[in-house]
Amino acid sequence: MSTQKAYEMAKEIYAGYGVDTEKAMEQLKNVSISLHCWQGDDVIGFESAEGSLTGGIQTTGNYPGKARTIDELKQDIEFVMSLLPGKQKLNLHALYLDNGGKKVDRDQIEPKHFETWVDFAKKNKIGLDFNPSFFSHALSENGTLSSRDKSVREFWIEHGKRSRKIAEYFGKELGIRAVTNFWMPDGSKDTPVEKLSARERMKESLDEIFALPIDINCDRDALESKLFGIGLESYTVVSNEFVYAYCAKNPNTMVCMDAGHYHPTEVISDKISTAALFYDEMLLHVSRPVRWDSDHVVILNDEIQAIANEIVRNDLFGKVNIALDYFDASINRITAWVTGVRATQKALLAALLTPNDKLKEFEASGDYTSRLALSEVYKTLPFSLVWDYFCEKENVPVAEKWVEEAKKYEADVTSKRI
Ligand code: RNT
Ligand code: ZN
Repeated sequence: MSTQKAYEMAKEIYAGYGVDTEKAMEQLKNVSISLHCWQGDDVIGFESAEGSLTGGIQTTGNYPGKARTIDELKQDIEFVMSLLPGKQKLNLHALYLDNGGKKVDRDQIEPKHFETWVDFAKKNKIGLDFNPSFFSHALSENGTLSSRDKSVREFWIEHGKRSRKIAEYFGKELGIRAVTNFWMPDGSKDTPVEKLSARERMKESLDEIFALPIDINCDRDALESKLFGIGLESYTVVSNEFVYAYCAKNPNTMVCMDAGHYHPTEVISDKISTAALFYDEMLLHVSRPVRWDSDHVVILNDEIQAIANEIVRNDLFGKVNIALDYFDASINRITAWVTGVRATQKALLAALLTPNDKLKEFEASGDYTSRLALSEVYKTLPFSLVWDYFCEKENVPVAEKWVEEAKKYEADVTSKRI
């Protein structure tokens, strides 16, 4: 049966439940997902030839074919986007600067080092997001913005300020506002005797960075909390409470919630409604923790569906910025990228196609029996037929066809990178 014919059937079935499939596809088309550049090269970047990853995060695996140059990474990202329906932004880290082969330290970065990325974004008609990089650097080994050493703090404060200027430049050049995410790995392996002063120094450093005036139509800043990192198991300076309190007092900043940054059974889906109530925007790092913050490729599991349901059922598309954050080096990196984006989009589509008004009515009237029973019935409505048709309409490969394309790209391009 053709994708179109199957869709017509699904459309009729959904109409019977009062769901408009055309409207759902239109909404999905306009949701932009921020693609993390760091999936393409295992979070190494292009600062120097011998970059290595620190900061308590880790990629595992040694699959061949990773991008070794900016041009290779650009080529891979363009290919990834050719397999994706809907809208994307590209999320860059400061580590991915184009320094023309000359060393440019983090406190020296300028918009000009990202000009070629802006050209790339213009060519592909996408927006850019940004991240200062507070890891993989000699001066990040004993804390960054919370370091006891004033000169170290100053170095990183300068990095933070310059990062905001770069993001502002992205927004100005592209006419699409950037989001700049601040994640600092500062923390400690064992329990500190005294925890307050590091948080005080962190707060003061952030205050200084955010005091720099920039145009909020071009960039908004986010702060990402974390429970622990490798070698930083007992204490992190920027904890969940730190972020929630900081952002409440500094309304120009927004909370960033990463799915892997909480206790093992704690989920970000449950935090979205609170964040929506107290802040005007938030940033999500959609990831998949497996027993720890392992940054596995996002798949269509219960938590990603719960996140999508929260966004859709509370009508939060205007408040939630969706970014991906995972890095798997054990499988084809392009396939990893596409799998995660498509899973996120599928979850959003499934949420949009659920007869949510009916479920809300059951809940309001106290009919929890129907709420549960019908939720289960709705889960198996034929959303995949709508998804396939959406891909077809967006001119990207339908169903498993994208995997064939990715394999071809591997044979022709990435497998030749030896
Ligand atoms: C680390 C954070 C952070 C990074 C990226 C590279 O635990 O999740 O967001 O993964 O910035
Ligand atoms: Zn993250």
